[in-house]
Amino acid sequence: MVKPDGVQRGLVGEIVRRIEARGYRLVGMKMLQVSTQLAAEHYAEHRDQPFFSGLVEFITSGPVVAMAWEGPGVVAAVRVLVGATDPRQAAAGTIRGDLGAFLSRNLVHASDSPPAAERELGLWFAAEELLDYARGLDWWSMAWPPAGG
Ligand code: 3AN
Repeated sequence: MVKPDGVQRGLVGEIVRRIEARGYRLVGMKMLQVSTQLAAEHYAEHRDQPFFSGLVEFITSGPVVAMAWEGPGVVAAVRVLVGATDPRQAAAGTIRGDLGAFLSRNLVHASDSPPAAERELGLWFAAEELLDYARGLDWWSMAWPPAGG
């Protein structure tokens, strides 16, 4: 998800480009104004953290772009592309390391495990908003390594 700072800074295209160029397949995408309820559900694991209310306030402060990406190893690979939570610690070459500002303005959210991705896709998308299709490109960008890779 491109968070409100990414939308405000005009970085939606750049963020999509990096994941798309890596070869993964975009299967769902929408811009939305997040409700307080959705924000609280999304960040439920941080409910007891002192920064929870700030997180909810920030994610609801303006439009976000939610995306679903598909392909072998996509969850872990997108985390690598995104970089460390704190942009000041994130490696150069990552989205946060190259473009992020500081901890609570780190441009993107990316699911941190396949079960988290399942949960979050259920929160953010209706089943019919996730598309099942193939691209000719997939043979080159996603066919290898084989299953489990
Ligand atoms: P990530 O987004 O890298 O998965 P999480 O899930 O640990 O990081 O944290 C969710 C969000 O909470 C982060 N994107 C960041 O904006 C914010 N956050 C995490 N830790 C802190 C903290 N110590 N202080 C303020 N905000 C934080």
